[in-house]
Amino acid sequence: MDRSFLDWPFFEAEHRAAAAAFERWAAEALPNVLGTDEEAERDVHGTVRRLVAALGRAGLLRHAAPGAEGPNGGHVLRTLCLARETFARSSSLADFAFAMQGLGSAPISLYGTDAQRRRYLPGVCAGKTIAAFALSEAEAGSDVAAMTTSAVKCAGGYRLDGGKTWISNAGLADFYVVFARTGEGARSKGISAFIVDSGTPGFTIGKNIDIIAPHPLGSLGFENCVVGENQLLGKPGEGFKIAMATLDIFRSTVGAAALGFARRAFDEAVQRSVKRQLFGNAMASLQMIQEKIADMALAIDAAALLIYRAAWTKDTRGGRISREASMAKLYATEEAQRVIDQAVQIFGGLGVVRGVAVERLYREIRALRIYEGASEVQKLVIAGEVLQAARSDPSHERQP
Ligand code: COS
Repeated sequence: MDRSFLDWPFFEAEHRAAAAAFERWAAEALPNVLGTDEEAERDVHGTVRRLVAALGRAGLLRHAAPGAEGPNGGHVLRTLCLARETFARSSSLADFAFAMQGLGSAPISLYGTDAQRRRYLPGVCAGKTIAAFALSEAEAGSDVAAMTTSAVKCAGGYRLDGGKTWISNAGLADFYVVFARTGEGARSKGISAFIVDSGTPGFTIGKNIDIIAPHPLGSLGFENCVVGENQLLGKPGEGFKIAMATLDIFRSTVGAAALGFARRAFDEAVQRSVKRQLFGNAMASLQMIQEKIADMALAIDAAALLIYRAAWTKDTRGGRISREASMAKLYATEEAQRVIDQAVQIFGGLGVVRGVAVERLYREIRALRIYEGASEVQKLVIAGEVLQAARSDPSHERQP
């Protein structure tokens, strides 16, 4: 694998050391935790539970749920991205287990009170408590401000009613950060965030949703589900901002996971093209194969540049990185899909046989172009940021 990117000026010694620790774990510990691909896919809940525990024991979840005060809720985005791309190269479920501990707990790292942080973050970091992020609804995915799950103030706290779907770790998580309409204002101005413990009366889990690359995924129901006032995250009406600030961190890491898939597919394809004989020579001697290899290498490096530019910007400048994060997620996921498709092509018939790495990657990459903001949403965010900057540029007024 090409590791030359670790010499890029985005990284310092601490990031390179973390990358080495992730690689060691993926090479030495992960195969025993995972079993075969088939076993892992047959029992995704059990596999993710084992992975979370193993990542916690190895001390690696401190990067996903730092639990420390500080800018960005203690998250170091460069390290988060390195973790996801490294784990994704070996196993999408290892990447998923790691990432969801981060996504599900980041709202607490970013906006939680001291008491909330003390109650939830140590367990997440140790791999003993599993976290989930519950934002989407059947009629509110890309247009998330259209959500209708409600939270009404009542004696003892808030009463939640409604439903969520496409929730990763549904049925497995110990707590869920749930976004619900509290009505302080219209659309995005009237949403709040709550921490809901599994087992809270009135909170139910729907059937697991079976997707082409399975992971724990399902829907949630709320009926007269009362949570204490101390379970409110941030201030009433701040929920949309909490969700977007969390996605600002995690969208670049989705790009990093896609990059890990792409790197794996690329390595598999290059090896294959060198070893496979075709028309009396190595397949790699054919110019049409060389063109594919060049396109794949370029896409991988360009995606990595966008991802680590976003991560470096967040780590060193703080604040919002919506434009950089959306560019990284959009480009890396779309290009990874193309890279993996080319790898399947280089493998020929073998590329669509179950159990072959590129076939698995072909299924695994697809969802990343949809979740945490579909590619079309990322384009809306990028265009919105560009146009807003243009409108607030005083030189804009002076133009003829
Ligand atoms: N950090 C803090 N605040 C943010 C923010 C961020 N990253 N992004 C937006 N906001 C704020 C905006 O500044 C705006 O506040 P003001 O009105 O005070 O300026 C408010 O949030 C609403 O923003 P906007 O007007 O852009 O909201 P829209 O309803 O138009 O939604 C999109 C815009 C489409 C970008 C949003 O709905 C989205 O990201 N959808 C995809 C959701 C998603 O990723 N779902 C997957 C769930 S996880 S699998």
